[in-house]
Amino acid sequence: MPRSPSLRLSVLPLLVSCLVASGALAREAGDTGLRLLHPFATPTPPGAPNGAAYIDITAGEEDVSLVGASSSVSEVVEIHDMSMEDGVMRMRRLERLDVAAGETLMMRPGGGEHLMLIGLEQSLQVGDRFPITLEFAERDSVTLEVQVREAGEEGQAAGQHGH
Ligand SMILES: [Cu+2]
Repeated sequence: MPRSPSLRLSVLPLLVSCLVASGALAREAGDTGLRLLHPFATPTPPGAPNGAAYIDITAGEEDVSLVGASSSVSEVVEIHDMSMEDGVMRMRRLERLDVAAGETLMMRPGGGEHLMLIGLEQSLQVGDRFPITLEFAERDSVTLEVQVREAGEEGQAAGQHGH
């Protein structure tokens, strides 16, 4: 009896939600080899209106484009790029973030791309966890669990694969 492709597709969303529930940091999302690795956010002081989250996106066999994001912790989540212009750090909103097949985009605090959490419902404290949903142009959205960590801690954790 041939394997039914429709059966496999119907099982995938369940697998993804199980992984989110278990708090796994790495997960396979779909069957193109897309990998969304160690999502984290940095803590915010009380009353801060905005925060930032980071994730590593590895495109598999196909290009992938992040076109939006949302989370329960903030009113809006925007895709941002931060760079130095005339000696001043500036952020700008990106409509989409393209990752070419086989490439990895690593988001890190201190510059470059990040997910801006605008209009925080509460401050983000080390150890907090919250869901974030990433929307892609080519595929279904993926919801991940983000953990709040100190930026310095994260640098070390990033070097330890599989933890
Ligand atoms: Cu930003």
